[in-house]
Amino acid sequence: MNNDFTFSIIKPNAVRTGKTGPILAMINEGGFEIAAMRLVKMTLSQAESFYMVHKERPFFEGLVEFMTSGPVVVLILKRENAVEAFRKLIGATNPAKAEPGTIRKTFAVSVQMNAVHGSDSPENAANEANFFFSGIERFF
Ligand code: IDP
Ligand code: MG
Repeated sequence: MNNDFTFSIIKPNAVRTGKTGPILAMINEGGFEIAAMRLVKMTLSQAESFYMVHKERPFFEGLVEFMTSGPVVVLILKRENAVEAFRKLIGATNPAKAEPGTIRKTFAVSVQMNAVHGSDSPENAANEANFFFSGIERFF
């Protein structure tokens, strides 16, 4: 996958409170096309595996518990310079530090429950997309 694509998750707090539609609207308004989309509920071992890079961090256990607390929407998004542009659209990890108008500033309720995930590099975007989607589910 090149930098025309990124991978995102609408996190359980946002799905649970009916923010899926408003977040998808912001994603589209940000110039992203939806290239793949599915609603899934991760098992503990799937969430641990997805967040493996953070396994030594103090927030790891709470994070996997939160990410398995309900369904999430997983997405592959298409846009020029997708990874960087999407990180800008979602804002800082800590919503208190996120710019006004970003998805996290608008919908996050805490650092942990920060509404959306966005890949941090094209390599990770490809790996994360492959974790959730098979070839036949991709419209690009
Ligand atoms: P990112 O999502 O902005 O890339 P990461 O550092 O990769 O941020 O952290 C992954 C996720 O772990 C965050 O989106 C957030 O949900 C959670 N997280 C990160 N730092 C903390 C923390 O200090 N306390 C609680 N949860 C955290
Ligand atoms: Mg990250």
